Amino acid sequence: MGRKFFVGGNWKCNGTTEEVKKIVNTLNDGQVPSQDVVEVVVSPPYVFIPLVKSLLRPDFHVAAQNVWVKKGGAYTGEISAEILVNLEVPWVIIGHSERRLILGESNEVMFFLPYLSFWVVIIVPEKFVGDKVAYALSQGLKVIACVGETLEQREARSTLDVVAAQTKAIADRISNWDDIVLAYEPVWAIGTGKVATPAQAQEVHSELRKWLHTNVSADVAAKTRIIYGGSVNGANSKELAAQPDVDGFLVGGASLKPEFIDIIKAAE
Ligand code: G2H
Repeated sequence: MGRKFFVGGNWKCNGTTEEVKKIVNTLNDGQVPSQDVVEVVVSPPYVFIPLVKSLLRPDFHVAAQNVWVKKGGAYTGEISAEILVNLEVPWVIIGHSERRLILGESNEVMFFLPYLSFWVVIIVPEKFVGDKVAYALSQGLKVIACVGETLEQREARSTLDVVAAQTKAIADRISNWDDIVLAYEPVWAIGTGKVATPAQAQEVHSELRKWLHTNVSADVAAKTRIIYGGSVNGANSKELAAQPDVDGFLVGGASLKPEFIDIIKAAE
């Protein structure tokens, strides 16, 4: 099939200058498969990106953890795609569940408020994950787009409906999938130590690929990398990587530790 293995390290809101230098040193010393076999991207907090870029080995790349939804301007506290491009940041993570659940990003954010005898719909467009993906791609960024269900949704047997709706919100707004990696991250497995079993991950990845085949194209389904995230570590990565539709990982906690090198080696 020729989908190159992809390993992303999502450092989230962690690190001091000294810790960042230590992590980068560990990465730089790591013996890993060549770039022909695995693509490695690390995602520090915004403020550490220039430092990481200046120190990081040239075969690894950086990603931002979020981006503004449209052209930059008077949006205090936000970072635009234009700024990331200017800083030569090639990748961005969009729609991570921590941003969806804690910061209110969604497929579409709509509030229904009663007003007189009507319901008023209030839309918050800057938090549309699909719009963020489309704008980032239009500016030349590559995107790690995250989808995944909560425990309640899994228990209600709506996992596939949820991830399909999240993927559709992106698919409806883009036409070129060359620069997208789709990350399936079940919320119940994130930072909990409760990793999805290889069979659970494979089932959802396979269904997502079928969804792409039916709703986008056979070519996009065959080429798009679908990576797994949620409590991946050095010990469980090999078995997960052996699943036919698991094309890599988005790693949180373990990406701050030396075992990230072992996770990259799961590509072999
Ligand atoms: C999921 C993952 C990285 P962790 O958020 O995106 O984090 O590996 O800590 O579960």
